[in-house]
Amino acid sequence: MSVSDVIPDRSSRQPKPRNLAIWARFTSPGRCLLGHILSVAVLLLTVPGQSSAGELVGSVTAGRRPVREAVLFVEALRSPLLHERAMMDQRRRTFLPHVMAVQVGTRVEFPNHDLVYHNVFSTRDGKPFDLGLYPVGQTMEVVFRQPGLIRLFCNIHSNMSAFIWVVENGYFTVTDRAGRFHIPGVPAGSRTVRVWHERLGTRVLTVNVPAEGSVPLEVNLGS
Ligand SMILES: [Cu+2]
Repeated sequence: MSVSDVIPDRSSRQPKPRNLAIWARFTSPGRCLLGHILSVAVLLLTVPGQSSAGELVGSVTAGRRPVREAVLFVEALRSPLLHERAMMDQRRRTFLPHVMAVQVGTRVEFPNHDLVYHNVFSTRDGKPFDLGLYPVGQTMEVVFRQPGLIRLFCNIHSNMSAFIWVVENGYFTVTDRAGRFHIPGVPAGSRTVRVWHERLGTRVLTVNVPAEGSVPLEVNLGS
């Protein structure tokens, strides 16, 4: 019997892991090999895993000023793709939003909702691309398959710029106008959190994420 044999049994009976341990003890045939294997399997099922998760809540400041458009994400974790699509808009000769974070595999749409042609391109870091000149009302798309920082520009308007952080999991966010952020569902354990701002640079923090509840995080990028 392997762990994979046990899992369907668990789902059909739907006990909590703790109940499963008791159930296994009753059904485990003494000290025979099967009993040992079953015990190990039960142990594996009861080890805290992805189901134990906490949230990161807090704010980013520089001195006493709130920092908007800072990106926070958890490193070295993978999770299923949450949102298949995201949008980087172009209006009034500006990219909206100015800073965005997406998960690897996300299809990012670049609609032109302006009154003029734009030519979106990226040359440095991440994925270089050039969407060419395209008119009002048209949408171009890029799927980002490598993690990293994408810097966006427009060939026509040199003052247009934006940033897209492509991250490996769904545990990311961008701070709001008050510098606040909230990342729910982060698997419990010691996690590395990267905080980035286009002018204030990067901080890398180690955070102990609890199995439930939230961990307060105040990040100062000013010093
Ligand atoms: Cu442009």
